[in-house]
Amino acid sequence: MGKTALITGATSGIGHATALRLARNGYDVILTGRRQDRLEHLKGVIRQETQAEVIPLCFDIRDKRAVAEALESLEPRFRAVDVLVNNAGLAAGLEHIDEGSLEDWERMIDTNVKGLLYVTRIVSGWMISRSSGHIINMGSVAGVQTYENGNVYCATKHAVHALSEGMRIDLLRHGIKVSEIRPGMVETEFSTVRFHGDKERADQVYKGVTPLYGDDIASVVEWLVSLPPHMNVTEVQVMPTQQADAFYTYRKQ
Ligand code: NDP
Ligand code: 8X3
Repeated sequence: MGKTALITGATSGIGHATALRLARNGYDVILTGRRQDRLEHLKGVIRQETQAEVIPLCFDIRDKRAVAEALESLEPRFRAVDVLVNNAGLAAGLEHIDEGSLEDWERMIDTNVKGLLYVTRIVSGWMISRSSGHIINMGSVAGVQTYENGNVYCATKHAVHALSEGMRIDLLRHGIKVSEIRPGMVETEFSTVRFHGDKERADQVYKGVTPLYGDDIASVVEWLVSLPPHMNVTEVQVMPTQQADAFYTYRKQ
């Protein structure tokens, strides 16, 4: 029987590239996100190129009822999820703690932490019933370092880091792998979303740097899921060559 991967946030960036990579590797893929047109378009691309079954599920991950309804609508054979990529997430705003917007903070906490938990609560149960599975959480270098103005985004990614450790411990006896990927700068829609649609400001983030691209991180997911059953890479930090960590970036003039 073929394998199945569920990728949250597959409409853009890292999740989109991961869905393509896994489908090309023979996985049936369940794709989630809020933009139905993007989900349908990606389904078309995958169906044209591969034999993979593609199930688009359109919902807002912040809405626990919508998450449950969407996941429970899956036919039993698609609940046999082998790989869950908890990728949906965002940064909103970049301000000092006394100036940040409460709305931005709630969006980040509700998406990056609570949304990830809503999906994991259901899918980990399915994995436990089969004593098998691999959960890959998209953390960030911001999950282990905190930079000026990053406050709440960094806090959510620190939470993803702690949850990855906690999940790995709790799921140990069920034979379920948990890995955390911590990327540095990846050029996706991330910065445009962070700056509320200001593309010019977003482009400045990558000025003088060759950043990572979504497919670079997808290649790491591909590698993680290719490892033999007895081997788990618990954490991978992946940076552009020009970025040492959250603080040091070498920009060419
Ligand atoms: P993108 O903005 O390109 O993609 C984000 C994805 O998350 C989209 O598919 C979006 O789908 C989905 N998403 C966001 N909010 C919601 C929501 N409320 N409900 C459902 N889906 C949602 O960014 P990236 O690909 O860069 O980001 C993916 C992950 O990687 C995030 O967790 C991010 O924190 C992390 N990351 C990114 C880095 C970077 O530099 N780009 C570096 C380190 C980590 P839709 O809008 O259709 O709902
Ligand atoms: C995204 C990377 O450095 O903007 O998680 O926080 S950073």
